[in-house]
Amino acid sequence: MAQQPTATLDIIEQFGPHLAFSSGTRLDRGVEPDRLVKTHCCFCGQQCGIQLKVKDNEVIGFEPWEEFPFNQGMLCPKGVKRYLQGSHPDRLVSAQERAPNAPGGFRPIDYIAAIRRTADAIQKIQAEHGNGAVGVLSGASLTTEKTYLMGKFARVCLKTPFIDYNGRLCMVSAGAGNKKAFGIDRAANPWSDMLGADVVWISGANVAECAPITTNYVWQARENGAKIIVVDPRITPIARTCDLFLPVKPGRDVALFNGILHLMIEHDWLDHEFIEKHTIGFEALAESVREWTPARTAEVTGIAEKSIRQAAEWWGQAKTSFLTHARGIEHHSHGVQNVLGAINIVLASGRIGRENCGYATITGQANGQGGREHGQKCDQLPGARDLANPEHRAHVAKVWDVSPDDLPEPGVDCYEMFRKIERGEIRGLISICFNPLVSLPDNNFIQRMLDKLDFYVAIDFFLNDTARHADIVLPGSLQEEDEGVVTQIEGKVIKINKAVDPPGDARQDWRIIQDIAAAIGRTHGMTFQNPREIFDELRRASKGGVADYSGITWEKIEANYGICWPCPSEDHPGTPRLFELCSDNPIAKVAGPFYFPDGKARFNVAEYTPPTEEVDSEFPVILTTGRVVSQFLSGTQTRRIGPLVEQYPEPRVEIHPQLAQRLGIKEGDWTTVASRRGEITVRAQIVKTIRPDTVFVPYHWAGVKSANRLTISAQDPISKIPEYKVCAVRLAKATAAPEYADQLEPQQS
Ligand SMILES: Nc1nc2c(c(=O)[nH]1)N[C@H]1C(S)=C(S)[C@@H](COP(=O)(O)OP(=O)(O)OC[C@H]3O[C@@H](n4cnc5c(=O)[nH]c(N)nc54)[C@H](O)[C@@H]3O)O[C@H]1N2
Ligand SMILES: Nc1nc2c(c(=O)[nH]1)N[C@H]1C(S)=C(S)[C@@H](COP(=O)(O)OP(=O)(O)OC[C@H]3O[C@@H](n4cnc5c(=O)[nH]c(N)nc54)[C@H](O)[C@@H]3O)O[C@H]1N2
Ligand code: SF4
Ligand SMILES: [Mo]
Repeated sequence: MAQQPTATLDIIEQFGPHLAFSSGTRLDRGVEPDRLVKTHCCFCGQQCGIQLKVKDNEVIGFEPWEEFPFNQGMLCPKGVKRYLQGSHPDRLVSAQERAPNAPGGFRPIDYIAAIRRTADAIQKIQAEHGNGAVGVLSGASLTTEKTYLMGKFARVCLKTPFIDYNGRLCMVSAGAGNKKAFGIDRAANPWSDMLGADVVWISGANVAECAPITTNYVWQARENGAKIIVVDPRITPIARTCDLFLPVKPGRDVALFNGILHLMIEHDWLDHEFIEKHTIGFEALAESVREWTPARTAEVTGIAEKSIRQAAEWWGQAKTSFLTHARGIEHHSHGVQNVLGAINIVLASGRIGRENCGYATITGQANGQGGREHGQKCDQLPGARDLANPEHRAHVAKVWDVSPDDLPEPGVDCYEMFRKIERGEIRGLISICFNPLVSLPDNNFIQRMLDKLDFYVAIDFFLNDTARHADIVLPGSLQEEDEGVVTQIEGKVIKINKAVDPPGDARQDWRIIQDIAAAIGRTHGMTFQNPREIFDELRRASKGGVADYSGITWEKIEANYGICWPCPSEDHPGTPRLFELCSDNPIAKVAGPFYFPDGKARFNVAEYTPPTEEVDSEFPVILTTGRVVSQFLSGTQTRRIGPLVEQYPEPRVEIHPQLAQRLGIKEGDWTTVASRRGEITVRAQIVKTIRPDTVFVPYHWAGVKSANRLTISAQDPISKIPEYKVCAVRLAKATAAPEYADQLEPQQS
């Protein structure tokens, strides 16, 4: 048996009740809370249950919530420290307006005056250039009620087609692949199905750092005898405890999946009955993978033929299995093809829709699931309906009390919105819960576009890096300052409970949006008194859609630790496992487990194409980007939490010793990483855990430390996800330390 990895152990050791009393909490200084509020972590899609300790309208610490089934009291380092945000000195407690001569470039402004300036600017731009000249960027860390409101705000109030969200950078390749194959976009199984699997297959997911609680499920499966297969260009902490590691060359996963299917067909490791009864399209797929012999697969993927054969044998012969993937296979210009490749080997095995037989993408953001269901996507209406579908438009228009003809047509993805700014088509921008200057690829372009706007308003609780380019910043709410629902990694709708009121002039996000609507004189459907009213309308709007929430109530959620959608009536228990063969799902017009009219799943030919930018003599090394355990996304939140900054204070570039030696770079050397789009200088971290042809930089920092200065804006043609996981770079020892080297103390917490 492999040793448990130290890095993972560090994480696991931080789990547990004793942590409630660990360093830094006010409780340590003897302050007793007034009350405990059961709610969830504000960060990743696992949505661990947590109890916040509240004293005098301040969150002062936390207690584990051991009864919550998913995490049973365990938390990762971010969940442990999240409560430090509310009292942070940078917390926005008033509206701000740009004032070049003021310290920091902004000065406080009366909230009502800020709303008035915003409304005047929107009205002026729309009067001069049309409704579509104002765009909206929204986010999947918001509660589902807010995401629903944002979609309605854009279509009904602003009457603009141009709204999209930061899940475009995250969940859309998985979503598009799942919709094509299954007709529905949700994890198919509860995580407990992992525990009885013979094989757990993990592709492109740094489980221990990015979905830390899932580590426990994988390890329990392993204790129960499962074989763990990990596919990643880096030996991540979870890979250090796996049974088979496949060090794929970035951008080649679809070739691997096709090669595995080739061997499954050759050895007849197929579930013929399942394929016959419940799927269509197998013959065409089988034909397409004939060329993916083990030798060719090995050549393209960079994985040894022996390992490919071993993986196929374990996968092919398993009786039960769970396949999961995350952004490692999805952040590609052929991300959807990678996902389809993964689904093909699941469907061919027939191991789905049953106990211990599962498939799931690992959701990223807090509400990465709920945030992609109810209409903040550019082509979507609530209930995961399609904006282009006349029946779907008619249903939602009725709930919204507007004519279907008044609903705009589908808009464009969030990166394309920046290209529209370049062409002068979008001139005003409203952003909430999104930090595109850090998180979008090739972000020198994003910065120029922000400065080109006639008017930009950002809604956030911190002055994030993008908001620094705004004309007005409106002080929004932290997760613990509002209530509503989110949908976690398994498709379970759970309840976020309010612990404290927003401080000063800060407002709950849904109030701010409705204040803007009122100030531009378009209040139709924008007069909700509280999130519960929004949720009740959302239930009606989603009724009969794929993501049917109509039978879910807040009370039912609280009584059951969450309810999985679809849940079409109040007496329906919800659907923890999709595709059960006995399922009578409302979409299938004939009996069948999948969400198409014929009830059958689709095999899709998954085409291999190389990444958009291949290495060459000028830029000879592959750059891939991602995360570290102690930082979260664009870092707006976690770069302000001292104990997390101390764990990983600045970006580093991971380099294999062979490559480092060739380049004359040593551990800790300042190293310049340059691509065709820009360069950054960061310290080198020499590690044996990465392919020698690849380097890795985490992306949680802004400006001169931003990995997205290097990345390419190539996108998947179907999902429009950016290709964050592959571009070509060159590296050299820096001629001088960067300017930021002087200010490297951990930030204040
Ligand atoms: N600590 C922490 N946790 C987080 C987040 C965070 O910012 N910090 N963010 C949350 C969000 S929004 C998301 S989306 C998830 C992301 O969770 P993950 O997808 O697990 O994280 P990433 O680091 O983006 O990438 C995962 C892995 O993909 C590998 N990889 C790179 N290229 C390829 C490739 O071509 N093929 C394969 N097979 N693997 C490849 C990388 O080496 C990396 O180990 O994490 C969530 N949890
Ligand atoms: N190079 C590279 N780039 C990447 C990735 C990668 O792997 N590599 N990953 C991509 C992925 S998967 C993702 S998800 C994106 C994320 O990219 P972003 O969405 O830009 O990142 P966040 O840090 O979540 O930014 C959200 C902002 O919303 C604010 N916020 C959070 N909650 C709330 C709320 O409830 N209300 C309000 N008003 N504001 C709130 C935060 O303070 C923060 O400023 O980054 C993408 N970018
Ligand atoms: S960041 Fe994710 S794993 Fe960590 S405590 Fe929060 S929800 Fe749980
Ligand atoms: Mo994400």
